[in-house]
Amino acid sequence: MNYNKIEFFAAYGTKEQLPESNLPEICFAGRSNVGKSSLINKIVGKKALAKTGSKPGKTVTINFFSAENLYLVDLPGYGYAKISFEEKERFATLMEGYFTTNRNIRHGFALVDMRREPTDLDFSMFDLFRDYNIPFTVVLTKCDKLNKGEYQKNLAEIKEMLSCYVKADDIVPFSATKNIGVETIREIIEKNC
Ligand SMILES: Nc1nc2c(ncn2[C@@H]2O[C@H](COP(=O)(O)OP(=O)(O)O)[C@@H](O)[C@H]2O)c(=O)[nH]1
Ligand SMILES: [Mg+2]
Repeated sequence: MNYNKIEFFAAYGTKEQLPESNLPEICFAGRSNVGKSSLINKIVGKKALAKTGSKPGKTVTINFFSAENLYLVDLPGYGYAKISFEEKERFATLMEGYFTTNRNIRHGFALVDMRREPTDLDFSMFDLFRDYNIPFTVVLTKCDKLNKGEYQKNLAEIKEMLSCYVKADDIVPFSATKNIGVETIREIIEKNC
């Protein structure tokens, strides 16, 4: 996949705004601050395509990035406690809208911080992928922050916890700072578009 021509395409805040599906889409989901923007930037080899470290939860939008022959879709980060009830409702409606508007969603990446146990919200995200029959990979982010012992322990525990959702091979440790898992994710995208 050639990401040289990748660019920000549009941000959508309501399901009515979502464009018709004309290209395959690969989507990325995870709680605020999990490292989603950093991962997207790393995969495409651009430092600041997706904004990183920006205040979480301030806008709920689905961001599309267009590459040669597919869209990378940055789903809104969830789990940010301080957003209002209305924003939470909007989040749910938008996500539901994204998954129900008859799109060509080829693959999902569900990001979880490798230092923490997946939360109920993460499980709700896995449920969405499963309910809409979208094959997905779980990406364990910030794996550079664990020492060898913690890494092995957390990996084994998370694989066990998620065994009814994904095969062990579909759980990929990742680090944007140490370049771990980048090629694996690129290959998965390649295979699915
Ligand atoms: N150590 C480390 N920090 C990371 C990694 N990925 C993201 N971060 C940091 O985590 C914070 C949130 O990252 P961001 O990509 O903006 O998360 P997003 O809210 O999910 O898009 C930023 O301060 C990043 O620098 C990683 O792989 N390793
Ligand atoms: Mg982000």
